[in-house]
Parts: sequence; C-alpha cells; structure tokens
Amino acid sequence: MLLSISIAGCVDDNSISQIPLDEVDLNISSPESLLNNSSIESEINLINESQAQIPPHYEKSGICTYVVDGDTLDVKGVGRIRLVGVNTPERGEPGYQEAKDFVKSKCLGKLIYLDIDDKKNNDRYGRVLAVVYVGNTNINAELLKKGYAEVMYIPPSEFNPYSWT
Ligand SMILES: [Ca+2]
Ligand SMILES: [Ca+2]
Repeated sequence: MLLSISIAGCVDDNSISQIPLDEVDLNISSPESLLNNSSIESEINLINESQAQIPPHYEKSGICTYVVDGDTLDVKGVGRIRLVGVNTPERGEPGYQEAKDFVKSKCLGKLIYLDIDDKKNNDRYGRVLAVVYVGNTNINAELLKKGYAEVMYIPPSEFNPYSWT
C-alpha cells in the first residue's frame, strides 16, 4: 500500500493509484505508452503556443476577408482597415504587387487582431486606423522591416512607427 502511494506520487497522476503495481510498471516500460506520452506532450505544447500567439494589446479582432493593397484590408465585423504608420505603393507604382501579396499571404482568411489608434480611430475616408497583428506579429512593422512599406507618421497617433524599425 505504501509503495503504490509513493509511485502514484512520482507519476503525479491520481488515477494511476487505482492501477495494480505490475500494470503500472508494464505501462511505463512499453514503447507504445512512451509514444503516446510524447504526442500528448506535443499537443499540449501546441495549445500553449497558440494561446501565447496573442498581441500584447488589441481592441478588436476578426477574419480578414479581403486585401485591398499593402496597407488596406477588410476585417469581418469591423470594416476597412488602414494600417497606421506605414504606406505601401499605390496600384501602378513599383512594389505595389509585392506589398499586396505579402499582406495577402499573412492576413487573408486569418484571424486578425487590431490595435486601433487611440489618438485617431479613423482616417478621412472612414477607414479604421490600426496596427494589424496576426498572432503576435505586428504586420505594420513587418512591412517596414521587409522594405514593402515606408514610414508614414501622422501625429497625433498612439504609435510611433520609427520605433518599429
Ligand atoms: Ca498606399
Ligand atoms: Ca489602441
């Protein structure tokens, strides 16, 4: 009795205390159970990772349903978003397609988190000014870092895009 209690304590699983001692031994040494344990572990890691992939701060979220160009996209339930602090080339300008393709690959069909500019929620076209996150990746900053966009800093703004590069 004492022995079985101490083993249950080692394994750190109360349900095991119900299993006879020789069965516990068998399970631990069986390669199959090792395999199962590691797959459970990797599943837990996946869950932990996906829970960690959330931006430090955001006000709204939704699925990106359409990418207009490198700095403008639509989010279901929110509307048209203008990525704040950056500017990508307009249609017909060099780099337009590359910037758009990059944002499409990162955002289209994905769950997007929006950190909306607290100092100025909308631009003059009624688009929502925001930093777009996929997981905890700041897409506005990625556009700058990868050379798809230039800084377009229009104060007042909650964000300083110069701090992203
Ligand atoms: Ca633009
Ligand atoms: Ca905000």
